[in-house]
Amino acid sequence: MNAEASQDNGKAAQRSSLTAEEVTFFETFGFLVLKQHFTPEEVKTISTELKHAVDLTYKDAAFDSSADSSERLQGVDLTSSSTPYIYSLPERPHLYGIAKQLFGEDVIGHETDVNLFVGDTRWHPDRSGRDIKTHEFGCKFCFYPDPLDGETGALRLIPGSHRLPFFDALREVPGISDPKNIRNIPSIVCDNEPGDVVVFNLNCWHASCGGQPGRVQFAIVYYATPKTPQHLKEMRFQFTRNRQMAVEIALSNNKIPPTPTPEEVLDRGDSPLMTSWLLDRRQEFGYFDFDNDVYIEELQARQRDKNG
Ligand SMILES: O=C(O)CCC(=O)C(=O)O
Repeated sequence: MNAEASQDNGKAAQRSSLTAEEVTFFETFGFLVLKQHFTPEEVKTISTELKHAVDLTYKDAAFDSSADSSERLQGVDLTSSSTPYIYSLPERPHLYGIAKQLFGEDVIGHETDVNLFVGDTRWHPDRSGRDIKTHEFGCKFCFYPDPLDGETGALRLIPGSHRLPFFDALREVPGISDPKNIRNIPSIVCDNEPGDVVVFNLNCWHASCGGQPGRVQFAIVYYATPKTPQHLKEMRFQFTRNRQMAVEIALSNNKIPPTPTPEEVLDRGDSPLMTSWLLDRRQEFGYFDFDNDVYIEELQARQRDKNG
């Protein structure tokens, strides 16, 4: 059987929707573990592409396994030629179908990220800003290609932390962001076998501990289309923050910060759906209006103030 045919066999076994019980679980607790959601064939394809992408990304400048935590994210470059299957995943029914079921037909795919983690990840939600009122903001599908448990970097989540007022109350827990306290916060550990997928509400607080340097995570984020002025405000803030974080991550890795442009998105030759997500929808939320230089000056001024 050739690779394409076996991959198609894999796809036939996959489901693209959740049961009513699973939807209720997700809405109540803020996450769901989809055991063996990716077929063995698909895991093989994804793992091969991941390895290839990691080798390409780190062929000139080696991955820094001595970084003191995962917070200095070390990403892996994905392209339609080096990682074609991974690249196509956000549009595939077994992820997109579920995202639509959870966040509406007009849910917005927000690209795929692969990162090599080092050390522990402190407790945090994947939302930026203090004035957060929207808990139906979006979700992240996470896949880890290696077996993991609570002591080797499996994802931990705090059930119900996606909803206010619990979401906000967690910020006030003394020491919550101290890496020493990861194990002390009540949570569920999602032990992982290759093929499992964890989908969590972006508001849901999560962490991990004990991972080996170079632990691979790949994640696909979908955002709900804003339906209220408050949600729109939070969305615009999130897109600004995404651009700011891209600058911060690049600078911390001694790289030139990326300056995404609409032309670049068009050049990638994606499908109409992907183009609408990465271009039209992003334009609505001010993604391309961000000025890296202004932000870099702001960061430098902050640093000068800090140094006195
Ligand atoms: O796997 C981990 O260490 C945590 C991942 C994480 O923080 C995230 O996906 O946002």
